[in-house]
Amino acid sequence: MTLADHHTGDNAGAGRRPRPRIAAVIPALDEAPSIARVVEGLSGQALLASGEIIVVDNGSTDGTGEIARRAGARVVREGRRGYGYACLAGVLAARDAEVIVLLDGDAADEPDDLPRVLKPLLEEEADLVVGSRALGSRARGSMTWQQIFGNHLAAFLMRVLYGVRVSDVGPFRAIRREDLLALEMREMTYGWPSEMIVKSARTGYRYCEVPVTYHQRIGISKVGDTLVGSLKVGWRIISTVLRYSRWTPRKTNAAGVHR
Ligand SMILES: Nc1nc2c(ncn2[C@@H]2O[C@H](COP(=O)(O)OP(=O)(O)OP(=O)(O)O)[C@@H](O)[C@H]2O)c(=O)[nH]1
Ligand SMILES: [Mg+2]
Repeated sequence: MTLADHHTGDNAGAGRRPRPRIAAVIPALDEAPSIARVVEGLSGQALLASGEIIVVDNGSTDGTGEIARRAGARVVREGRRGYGYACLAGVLAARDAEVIVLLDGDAADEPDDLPRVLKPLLEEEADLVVGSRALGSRARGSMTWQQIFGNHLAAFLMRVLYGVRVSDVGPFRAIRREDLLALEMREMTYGWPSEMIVKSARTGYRYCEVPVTYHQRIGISKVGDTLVGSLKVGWRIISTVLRYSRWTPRKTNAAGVHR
């Protein structure tokens, strides 16, 4: 059963459309201090009552996977290290889901923002929804100045090169699984979030931002606070934005077939 709740009258979308099955996908590398909080915060969300929470353990050595499983998540393992690899493994594992929600395992994203992130998608007003910390709020110290600068630059280039109104390249997002797979994602590390936005723009997906709250992460940063580490990540993001400016979707199914 892939469509649920249509006899409970519990529809989130406009009209009487049945609610699609939703999977929350959480990439996690050594997030033992925070992962249970994230899973538990999502478990209480009505929109996920008939969906699932998938934590992708990206080779953690601190027991993240076991903690996530005990908190109620389905745990998928991905041996290849990288944010994009972890996200993709979760998306592929979510075979029964029509809609994917991505968020991080470090408790920086607010699970209570889930309905807000899903709303434009469920109401069929957008094809990709990204939670914007610029439109919402960001806890002091939750991002380094390098992260803030890199993010602004990436958003600026997206506006200029792709004509998409991006204020923030945030991790909390929602997209139909079929639409995401049609993007044929290639960036398997930090380029993944940017690739998703720019390829969506090139495909003609409707883009929407919603305000979200961003907390100080729990646990130790994987990116690191070093300038060299941040520059590497920043360059990966910026080069991704530049790389796909002439990309075209291989199949024409993505933007048109189911609408
Ligand atoms: N950095 C990194 N994160 C990964 C990887 N695999 C999974 N993740 C998870 O991806 C999410 C995002 O990584 P973060 O380290 O929070 O990246 P960030 O939010 O840009 O930076 P900080 O929160 O400031 O460290 C977290 O849930 C990580 O645990 C990986 O190979 N590298
Ligand atoms: Mg983080």
